[in-house]
Amino acid sequence: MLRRFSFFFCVIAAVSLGLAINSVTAFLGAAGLSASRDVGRDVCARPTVGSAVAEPQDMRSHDGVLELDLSVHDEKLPDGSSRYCYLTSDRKPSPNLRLKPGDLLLIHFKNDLTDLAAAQPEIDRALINGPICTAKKPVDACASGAMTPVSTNLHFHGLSVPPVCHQDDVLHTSIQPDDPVFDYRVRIPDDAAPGLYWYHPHLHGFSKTQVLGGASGALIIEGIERADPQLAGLPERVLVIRDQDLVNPEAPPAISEPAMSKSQLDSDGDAVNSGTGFGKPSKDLSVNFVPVPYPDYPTARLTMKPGEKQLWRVLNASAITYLNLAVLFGRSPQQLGIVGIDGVPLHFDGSPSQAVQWVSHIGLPPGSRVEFIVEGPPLGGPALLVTRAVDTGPAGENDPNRALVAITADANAPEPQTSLPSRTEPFPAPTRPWVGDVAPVHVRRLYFSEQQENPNDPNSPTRFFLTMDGETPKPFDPQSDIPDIVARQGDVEDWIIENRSTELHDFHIHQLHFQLIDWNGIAVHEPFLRDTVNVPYYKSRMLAYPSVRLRMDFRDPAIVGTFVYHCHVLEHEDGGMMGRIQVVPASTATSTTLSNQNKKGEL
Ligand SMILES: [Cu+2]
Repeated sequence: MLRRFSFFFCVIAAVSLGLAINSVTAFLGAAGLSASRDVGRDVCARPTVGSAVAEPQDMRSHDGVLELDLSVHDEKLPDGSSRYCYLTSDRKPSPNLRLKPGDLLLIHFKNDLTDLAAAQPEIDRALINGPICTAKKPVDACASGAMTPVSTNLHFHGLSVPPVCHQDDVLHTSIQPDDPVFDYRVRIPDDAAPGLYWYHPHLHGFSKTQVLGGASGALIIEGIERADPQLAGLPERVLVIRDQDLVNPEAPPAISEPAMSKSQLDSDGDAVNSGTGFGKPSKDLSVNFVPVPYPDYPTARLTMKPGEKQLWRVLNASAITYLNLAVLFGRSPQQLGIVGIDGVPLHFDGSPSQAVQWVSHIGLPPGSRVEFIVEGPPLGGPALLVTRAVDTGPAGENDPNRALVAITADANAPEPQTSLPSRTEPFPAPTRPWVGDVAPVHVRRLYFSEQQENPNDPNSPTRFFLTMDGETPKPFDPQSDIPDIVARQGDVEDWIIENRSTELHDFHIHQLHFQLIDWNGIAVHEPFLRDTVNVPYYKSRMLAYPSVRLRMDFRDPAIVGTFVYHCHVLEHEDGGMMGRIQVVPASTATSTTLSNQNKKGEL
């Protein structure tokens, strides 16, 4: 603890000293230090309101390797909000990383965060008193675990890659601004499902700030055209929907809320404070960084050829905002052909479902992805991509109806930068039986819960927990190395996740996907896989806590080690709604201590 505090002090001191030196050297006409070179620049520049939606830059693997420099930056705006951005070596923001199964992703990653707010008060002190920390003992970024506003790391959301340093470890890896370039070397599995994944920081306590500020990007495993012959040759678009602090927080809603109807009252007759579709949202949204701010929601723009079919890959990279997407021609919702969810084609594991599922709207919790076929509007007809209201519960955030993108039909519309190949051979046969056909060896029960710090003060801060049934709720402890769950590689388990709070939560686990078996006690046996799922909120007078039952697949031999599961509403995750799982090798006997520890959580 003491070591970490000292380290934090030195980092802040080093950054502030960098700022101070930069001021002096800039005055003298010399170059600044690395950690401060972005000061005063619009380093995370964004498109203006109403802009056309530009595609993120594609970066593709060649000869089995995608190698790139990537740096993360931050910027403080005059209104006090912060932006974060990933930049390539030629200053392109949040590139699409495109790879094939079996490829190597090699990222030379540099932390260029400056934490301007925290550093500012130190500048004068450093100038007056000289160096605060003249020598810093180097700390191994793989073992640092440091949690400061200028620390960061990368998580490859959805990829089944080992939870180890330089690949996809978020428990110990913490990279500081004065660290040398840190290499991520991620081998995409040969059997990786083709689809949309993403990368974002996952530093406990600071994930929300950095993701809300814009630190996120798409990662695409190529080959989705093999899911269905009708995908061959389709133009494709990557749409990253992010949330951000409200640009106009004081503005009254442009559309006034109609009188509450009976359906907007809960079973106790209390007004539901979210899900009505109206009112001020908790956060603004942006589409590929084009902001669509409250209260008027001036739309971003895109053009399509009339009636043209495209594959849209949509990522909800929001920190806290749930989406419910629809495409409207006039007022009519259009059919959207879902091909894949959370990076996995709907029939990738050989299940007998239809390859494309046609729906009129798509719910996307934070962190989830969907890939769907959409048809361009006819000439002259107004069309919109919208998100409809999501009822996140009385304790949840308000996610109202809002327009996002105006879609215009234009016979001369430029093609998106990428089209799917024409190759349409089907996927190879799965190497393992479908997870839904394997009997689980354990059934564990976990639950989301919340508590006011001061139970007598409803305005006191909320504490967030994700707990094994039978255990006492406590927030995730980043200092601990004790797993909450020990599972064995080679096994399949069922996890029942309950929600004992009055707001929606969004369960996510690293390193693997799961099948949704039951939804609120109703068998659904979805014939596809997810890595995020909503767990409905509790309402008073319910006879049981709402829950989902998930079939968890620990059969991948590469997934051994310790990693995390958590709520992907990042405010909740940062607040402690996270647990630690250790997957031990199949040949290792689970220790008695750990077996006993977990028995309480098993049914
Ligand atoms: Cu949550």
